[in-house]
Amino acid sequence: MTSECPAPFHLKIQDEHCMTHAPTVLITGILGQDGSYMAQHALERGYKVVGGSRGIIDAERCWRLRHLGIDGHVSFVPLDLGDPASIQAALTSTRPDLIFNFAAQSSVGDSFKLPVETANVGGMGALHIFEYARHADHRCRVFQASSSEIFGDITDSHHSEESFFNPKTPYGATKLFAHIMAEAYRASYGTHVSTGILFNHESPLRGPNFVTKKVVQSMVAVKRGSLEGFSLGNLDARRDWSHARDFVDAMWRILQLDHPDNFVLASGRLTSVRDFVNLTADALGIKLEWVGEGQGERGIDRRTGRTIVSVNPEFYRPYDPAQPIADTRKVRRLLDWHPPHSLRDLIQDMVDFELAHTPI
Ligand code: NDP
Ligand code: GDR
Repeated sequence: MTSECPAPFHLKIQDEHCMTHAPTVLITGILGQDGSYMAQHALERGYKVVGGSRGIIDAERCWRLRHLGIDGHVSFVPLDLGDPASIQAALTSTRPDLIFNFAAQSSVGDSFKLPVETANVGGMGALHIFEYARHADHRCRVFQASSSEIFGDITDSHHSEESFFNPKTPYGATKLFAHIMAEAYRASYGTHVSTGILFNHESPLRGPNFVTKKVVQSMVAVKRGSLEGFSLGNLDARRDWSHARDFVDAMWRILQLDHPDNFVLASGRLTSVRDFVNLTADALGIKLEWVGEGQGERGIDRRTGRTIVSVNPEFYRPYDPAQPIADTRKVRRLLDWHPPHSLRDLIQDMVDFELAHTPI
């Protein structure tokens, strides 16, 4: 770990006190997937990392930071993004140079059950952060985690930063509110707020309520013999899945830019949930065959004839829009971003982690 000031960004924004203390990055949602990887990324670049988190910070909740070997290297500030007073207190006490705003009720499925919390935390919480950056008496850059869910009902075949936004889920509508507010603060006050319109990104540190982690965890348990099978919802849903580590690298680069902007981050390729299951089975040496249709569709182990995957309509969503194909030309051109991980790399990384951490 180094505490020196790596050029060029630090020298530009911190020149007057660069020699005496490291610049500070505040990460909201630090205990989540992206927050943990970003903490590691920032520490490796000599930043002091402060994590905003609600509730008691205990060892169990720090499992991602511990896995990355950085749990002793970050400090915490109480921060509930649903509580304006807590946001104000956290920001004024931290005086961050950079803010990565990752905190959110981030499950699209749960946003149908928790629309008010989703909007309050992801929408109003983000707005309070932009307000702080607007009025701060020091230079402060903000990265806002927008989402491909803001595209919603799609009209074009490829979607870029300039496309029409038409979200239909409470989560998507919330993220669009924050996204448009970020643009408004840039245009009206010159606030340094950038957004990443993030398509799905996964990793071994993904939460278990998301489909990729659920599939990998379940398939590993099936392989180990501790689980007979499991069920999923919409197998035809297609997503653009990337590795979260590649996204964190791009998000960091976005905040290095002198001019704040919006960037679509994605791989540009869509894969169905069914094919994600197939690729996971391949990685584990399981020969899977699909039989039946609709709610009766099943994934069968060709060797034993046992059903491994079935469909449970309980996991269907009231509304599950098709994800568009991402147009990533802007981020590749302006940030020279060429994410190294393929989908197979991602799945292998997730499988290896589960094999190492699932009891035999
Ligand atoms: P996670 O769900 O892993 O992490 C979100 C974090 O937000 C959790 O640590 C959670 O903490 C915290 N949080 C929730 N509510 C509050 C609150 N009221 N106050 C403070 N913290 C809170 O999400 P990811 O890391 O995957 O995603 C990061 C961001 O990027 C999110 O905003 C997400 O919506 C967005 N995004 C993610 C994509 C992806 O594919 N991963 C794609 C597009 C956008 P707690 O443990 O307390 O619940
Ligand atoms: P998503 O991710 O909704 O795209 O949101 P999720 O993994 O929850 O769902 C992806 C697709 O898989 C289908 N699906 C299932 N999903 C879950 N969770 N569980 C299942 O059993 C299941 N079966 C099928 C879903 O219907 C869906 O179509 C993620 C989050 O990280 C958001 O925060 C982010 O904004 C978007 O990605 C881009």
